[in-house]
Amino acid sequence: MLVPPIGCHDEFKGDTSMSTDVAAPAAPAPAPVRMTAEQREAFERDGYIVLPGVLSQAELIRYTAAIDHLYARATRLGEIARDGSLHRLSAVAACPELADLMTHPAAFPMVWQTLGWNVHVYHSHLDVHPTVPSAKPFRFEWHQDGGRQNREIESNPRPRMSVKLAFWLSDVSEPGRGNFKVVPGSHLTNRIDGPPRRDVEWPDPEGAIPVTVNAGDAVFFDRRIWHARSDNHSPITRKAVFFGYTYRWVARRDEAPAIPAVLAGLTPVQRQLLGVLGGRANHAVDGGDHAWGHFPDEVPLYGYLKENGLLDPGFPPLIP
Ligand SMILES: O=C(O)CCC(=O)C(=O)O
Repeated sequence: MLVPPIGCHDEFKGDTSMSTDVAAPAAPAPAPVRMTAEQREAFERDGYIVLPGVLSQAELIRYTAAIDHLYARATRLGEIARDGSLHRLSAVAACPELADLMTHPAAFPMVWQTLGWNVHVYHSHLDVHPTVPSAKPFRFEWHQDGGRQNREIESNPRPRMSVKLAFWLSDVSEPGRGNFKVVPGSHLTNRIDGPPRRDVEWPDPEGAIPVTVNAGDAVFFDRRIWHARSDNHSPITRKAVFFGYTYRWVARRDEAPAIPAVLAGLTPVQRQLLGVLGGRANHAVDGGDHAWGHFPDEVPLYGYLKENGLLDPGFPPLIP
């Protein structure tokens, strides 16, 4: 896809040149990775898996530069939190250069091999966390994703509903670097022991571990796994991008990119994921019966999977 030059969207408002650039001859699309039996078993058992080395060195440099640029701009605009961190929602709207991460061929196939083709990104964020100041107030960060899904759906265990990909742009291969923390296997547990209020000091849940991964690795997790961000006590600024995927019949929280040049540079599957299949947010084809899955042939991810013989008839979410 064609994306704006390094630097996120505010910098190129109104410039449509990138949508008409003469593209270099397209390299053949890499074959999608298949979830191995071992990966599926580990994902079902532990609620997460690590995907090592998803990003090439060139991709790491490109995505890091885009995030650094956004961070520098947010700093100039006074949008950085007091502790120096940046937690920006709607990752692609905020930084269109991240669009290819959302459909990365070494990671995104995990999503459709789990949820099927009728999916979109409902929630995403890019995060920059420098070393924490020494006196940071305590906050119990442990949660399952899904917000009110955890109150309003009565089953035990809760249904999966969504999965998330976390792409790591900084090295969190040692604990203490702002690692993602999880309780392996806790996705099938509706409750964990926690404090009466989030600012009351409380130990990590039993079995909690920091996920230690290298820059360029991704973590694929079930939204139900009890997880938390941890503080970064290292000198390495922690940088990561998270995409949460769910069924198109669940509302999106994210804002879609609104700039025509950005939309024009997206692939059809990316447009599906961002809820702009109709060319703009809240278009009819992104809701109603379309989101319900009644028109599979008009859903780009379905078309792609069909064309490539990837619609496993034995897996219900892939059946039209
Ligand atoms: O930033 C992290 O390590 C955790 C992110 C998180 O809690 C989430 O994506 O729901």
